Amino acid sequence: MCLSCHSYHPDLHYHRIGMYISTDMAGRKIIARYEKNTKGRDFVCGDIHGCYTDLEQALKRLRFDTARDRMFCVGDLFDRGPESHGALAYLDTDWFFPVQGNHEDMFLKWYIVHDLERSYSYRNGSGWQLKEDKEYLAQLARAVVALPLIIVVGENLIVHACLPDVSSLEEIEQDPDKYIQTILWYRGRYPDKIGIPGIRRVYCGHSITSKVRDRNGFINIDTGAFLHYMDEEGELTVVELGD
Ligand SMILES: [Mn+2]
Repeated sequence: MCLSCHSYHPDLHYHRIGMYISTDMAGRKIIARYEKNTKGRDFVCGDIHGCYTDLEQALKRLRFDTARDRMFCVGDLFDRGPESHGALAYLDTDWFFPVQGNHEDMFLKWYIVHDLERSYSYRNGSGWQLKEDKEYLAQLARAVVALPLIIVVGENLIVHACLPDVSSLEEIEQDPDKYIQTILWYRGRYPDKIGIPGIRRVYCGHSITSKVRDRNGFINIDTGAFLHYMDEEGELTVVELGD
């Protein structure tokens, strides 16, 4: 057992450094970079939160071609909605590319330190994982821990809550603990400009908005996919990535 985080998994750890929380594992990617898709289209969708029927409907509507098109996602793949257990099937595909959200972070913390009561509250819409078998949870944890915090596709950047106010991505790669709180949990106004040369748009989720909003290139696409299951207004937003 790890004396620092009490992990029972030799290759999975969850360490708190200063006020920041990070998972730490061999080979974890902070930033994943993709070339523009020359064969098909690239989309990005908002927080899915266990609404995989909604994602399937969007794919149909778009005539999404899994052989050529790609779907990126701002994270929060499970909790709150009705089909949280469906996430792993999508993580197994070669066309779905999410970043980690704060719900992935909470899941990892729960899974790694076996601390459901304190670290993974039912207020956050969890509970589904208690019905899953150990093997499923192990596979899911391994898939989730391998997700990057940031994806860059051409001049587009995808992050869960907000891009920290930095002037290069290397600043984040060199000290992710300093920025992980902003990346996963930030709420509030977006910065006045994108400070990284070559990045024109930042797609974010995490804070629900009634419609897609673009503020100085920070585009919030979390329109509350799970809300219609609670008789409130909301839907899963999917947009095509800008050139
Ligand atoms: Mn979130």
